[in-house]
Amino acid sequence: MNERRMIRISKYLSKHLRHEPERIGITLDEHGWVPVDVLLRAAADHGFTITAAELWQVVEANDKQRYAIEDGRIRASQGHSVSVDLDLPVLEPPEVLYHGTVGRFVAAIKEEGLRPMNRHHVHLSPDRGTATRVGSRRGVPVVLVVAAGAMHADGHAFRRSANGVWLVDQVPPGYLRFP
Ligand code: HQG
Repeated sequence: MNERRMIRISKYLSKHLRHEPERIGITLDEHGWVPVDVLLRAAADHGFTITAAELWQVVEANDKQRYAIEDGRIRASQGHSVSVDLDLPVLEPPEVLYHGTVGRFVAAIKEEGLRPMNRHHVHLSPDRGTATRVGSRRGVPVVLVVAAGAMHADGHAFRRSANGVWLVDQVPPGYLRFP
């Protein structure tokens, strides 16, 4: 399978496993899972045929391990806008985490802290390089340093998705360091 086809399938999965399952008539369970055969049939019925082998390849080779397959079911590991409970345990985070954003959001973030916006959580990266890539999606990246250890000590619950993204409900401005 070529790179373009992989990306096309990955974007299709993201759209329907994170944001708009109803668009192809599938229902995610409370933890975000849908049976693989149900997904493939629904996709084919809606004009986008993916083979089971292609699906496996996309899940396995995905640059960010965005999807997980378990017991014949698939889900997105993070990034949902639809309401799902990923059922991830609360963990102690590293002392610092990073958030990649862009300059035009900085004034608002200084004011209100990081908010989940259209997603369910604020996404934090374990290292600067990853945060830089996240910010670059929108323009010249600005990397904020998050005092995750202090937040944890103050009772904020951190979780980590299957693909290593740290998730938290919000980051108040007092825990952020701006460049
Ligand atoms: C910003 C991708 C104004 C925030 C990435 C970000 C990530 C505020 C944008 C994952 C704000 C939300 C998530 C505030 C936050 N005022 N702007 N108070 N608080 N923002 O896409 O973190 O490829 O929902 O800085 O790699 O950019 O989809 O979040 O710029 O892991 O797997 O509002 O998406 O992964 O944008 O990205 P997003 P994100 P995938």
